[in-house]
Amino acid sequence: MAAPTREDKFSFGLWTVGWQARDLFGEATRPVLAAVEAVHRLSELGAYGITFHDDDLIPPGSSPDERDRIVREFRGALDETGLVVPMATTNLFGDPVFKDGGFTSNDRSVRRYAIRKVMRNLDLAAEFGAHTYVFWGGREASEVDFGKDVRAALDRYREAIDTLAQYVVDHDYGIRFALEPKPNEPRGDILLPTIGHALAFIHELEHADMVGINPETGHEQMATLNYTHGIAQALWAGKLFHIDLNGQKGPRYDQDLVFGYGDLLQAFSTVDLLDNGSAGGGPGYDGPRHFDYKPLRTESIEGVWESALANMETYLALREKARAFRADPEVQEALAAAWVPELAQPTLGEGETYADLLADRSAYEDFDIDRARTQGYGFARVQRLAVEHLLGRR
Ligand code: 3MF
Ligand code: MG
Ligand code: MG
Ligand code: MG
Repeated sequence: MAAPTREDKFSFGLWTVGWQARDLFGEATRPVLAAVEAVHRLSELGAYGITFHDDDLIPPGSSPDERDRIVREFRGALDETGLVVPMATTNLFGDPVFKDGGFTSNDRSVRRYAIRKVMRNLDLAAEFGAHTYVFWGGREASEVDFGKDVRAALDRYREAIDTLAQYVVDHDYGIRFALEPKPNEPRGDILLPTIGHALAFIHELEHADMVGINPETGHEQMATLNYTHGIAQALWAGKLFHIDLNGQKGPRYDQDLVFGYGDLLQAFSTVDLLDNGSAGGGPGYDGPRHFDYKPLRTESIEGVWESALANMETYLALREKARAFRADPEVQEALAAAWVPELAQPTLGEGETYADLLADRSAYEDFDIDRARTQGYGFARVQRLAVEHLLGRR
């Protein structure tokens, strides 16, 4: 199998390979990974991009001089390797100041501070040429229903995104926003917990055109939802601005496993959708294939690079299989027999009105309803062939 190349557009968060594996119950098991080192190693492995939260790159409390030095060295590593920064984001969850949220904290002064923190990092994102800016609102939430006026919180959320969008427009940064939904962790009940909630929220924004979503595999699966369906709806709405690929074993805590190390069959349909588009010929996704995963806590730095490579290799293997699946004449025949392409045909004929439909006796009065009731759809064969391809039996 071919090794990852720049054209594959694989990117990683600095916080993924740089995760020191501190968890709820235990201390760090790995030392700090320098950003410059991450850039070089990811580049050697074949990635094309690296992304960061403000605080991943510049430790909070750094002096202006330290900040300049870090930025300069990071820039140097990017220039040396050719790695790009396709996306950046803000940490609005780690500092205790955000324990009740950033944009939606009940404390107005916290909300003002949160917006300022984002503006500051938007300047840096633009400086590094990022085109996407992600918002994961992990603390925009509550545990106590009576402690948070959800409608007011959504007003404030909208106000923050509108204000920041205006900031980007006025500075001509050419950046688009991507909201990242997630349910149930780290807070009890988080706002915008799923792709559907986020898409509905975007409709209410002043600059809705420049706001899309950044759905993460495991986050949808934590809500017991189908990730492939979710990103399909985002594509349909023209809102799949970015993606966080990883693995998750069902509705547990956020596991952030390597891509495919969970529901592998769903990972297969995800890659098929991203790379091949819909069966009806709709476009796929041509943005970064961004991995938001956590190298296992048991691993030393060797295991970190092993798992970084595994994300890309799994993606490439699934892409190869998805292509073979689509090219297989038996699969094409099975898809046609299951009328998959027929769904792309409008239900009403061209120029046909509901009056014409009413006049069409074959649609109702003479409809052979027993045939439709008793026919099989052939999905079992499609699924069998998909699994055969996935298992490498074809
Ligand atoms: C949390 C996440 C976040 C977001 C990040 C923005 C720390 O579960 O997935 O990662 O992805 O804040 O991209
Ligand atoms: Mg996750
Ligand atoms: Mg995560
Ligand atoms: Mg994520």
